[in-house]
Parts: sequence; C-alpha cells; structure tokens
Amino acid sequence: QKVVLATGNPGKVKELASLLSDFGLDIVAQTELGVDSVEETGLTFVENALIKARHAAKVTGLPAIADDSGISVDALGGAPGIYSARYAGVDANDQQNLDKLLDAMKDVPAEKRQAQFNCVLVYMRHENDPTPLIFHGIWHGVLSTEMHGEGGFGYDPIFFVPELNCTAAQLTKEQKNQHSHRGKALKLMLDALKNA
Ligand code: ITT
Repeated sequence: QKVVLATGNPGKVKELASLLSDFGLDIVAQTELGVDSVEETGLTFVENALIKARHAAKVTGLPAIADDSGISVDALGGAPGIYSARYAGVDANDQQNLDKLLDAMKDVPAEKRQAQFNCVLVYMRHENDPTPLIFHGIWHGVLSTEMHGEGGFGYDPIFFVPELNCTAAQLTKEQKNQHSHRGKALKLMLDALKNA
C-alpha cells in the first residue's frame, strides 16, 4: 500500500520513513509527488496535522501520514508550541529558531527550564476520511543554555533529557526514537495499524 508522508521536513522523514517502511508501508515523500506545502491555520497540533494530511491525500489520491510537532516551554507559557517552526519568523531556519529560544530563556534559572516536545501523527485513508487516526506523543526535558550534539534536527541540541544525561542531539536516530515524542506517537500508530 502506497502512503504519502506529508512533510517537507527532512528531519521528520529521517525518523519516520524507515520504521514505516519496515512495518510494510510503501512510503513516498510528498516532495517526490509534487505536493506543495499548505498553510497551517490550525490552533492545535491535531488541527495542523489534519490539514497537512488532508492536503497531501487530496493532491495525490493516496492515504497520507502527517506530523505536527513542536516544543512548549513552561517558563514561556507554552511558547513556541504550534509556532515552533516559525518562532523567529515565517522563513526562519532551525538555527534562528533555536537562537531565539536561547535568548528568550537567557535569564531563566536552571530549575525553571522545563520543556516538552509534542508530536501528533495523523493517518488519513483518503481526503474525505471521516475518522482519521490520531496519535500523540510527549517528551519531557529541560532547556540547556548551550548547544550540544550534532544529531537530530530543530531544537534537539538544547533539549536536555535528565534520564539520559544528554541532549536529544547526542542520541542516535534509534535512541531518539525510543524516547522521543515522535517515537512514542509512531509506536501507537503502528500498533493501531497492526490491529486494523
Ligand atoms: P512540515 O509541516 O512540512 O511537516 P515543519 O518543520 O514546518 O514541517 P511543524 O510545523 O510541525 O513542521 O514544526 C515543527 C517544529 O518543531 C520545527 O521547528 C522543528 O524544528 C520542531 N521540532 C519538532 N520535532 C522536533 C524534534 O524531534 N527535535 C527538534 N525539534 C523538533
């Protein structure tokens, strides 16, 4: 079964595609099928994931999987949250977003630097699927004051995981998937598809 992976983010593709393929899905990236990006007008991770999956399903005629995710910082009232990709502006890159977050947190002491990654994955069978499957994963951590590690993407170099005593960017792809918001949502999705 061909399924379009409705994301333009190579970091997400790296973490999702091989596990979905191992599961037996014939995963095609949306860029390979000429799917453009769609405006994310939702107010929740769930709404934005649905918007992206529906758009890709509509353009391709295939089932679609979308990921909407972001980092929520307690000391910032949950910001940047659903705006994580556009925190430093609509055309901002990962480094600019990360620098802005470090700057916003520069006076916040160690004990008040808790943050969470959220990931919502959606599986939409077709454009008009009235019961899309929705899965949520969360990962708790603490924002570091400096970048560490070369792996992962986005905010990973400043997302310190106390249980593992390192940042998300210091984990291998496999280790990150064992602990991450995305890995947890993906496991729930694969369990559900197995039983479908
Ligand atoms: P698509 O919409 O095309 O999937 P995007 O990058 O715009 O790509 P989002 O709107 O979901 O995706 O934004 C996610 C943001 O949260 C983005 O800035 C990421 O860097 C960040 N993020 C999500 N998961 C992350 C992870 O595992 N590690 C680090 N940063 C992450």
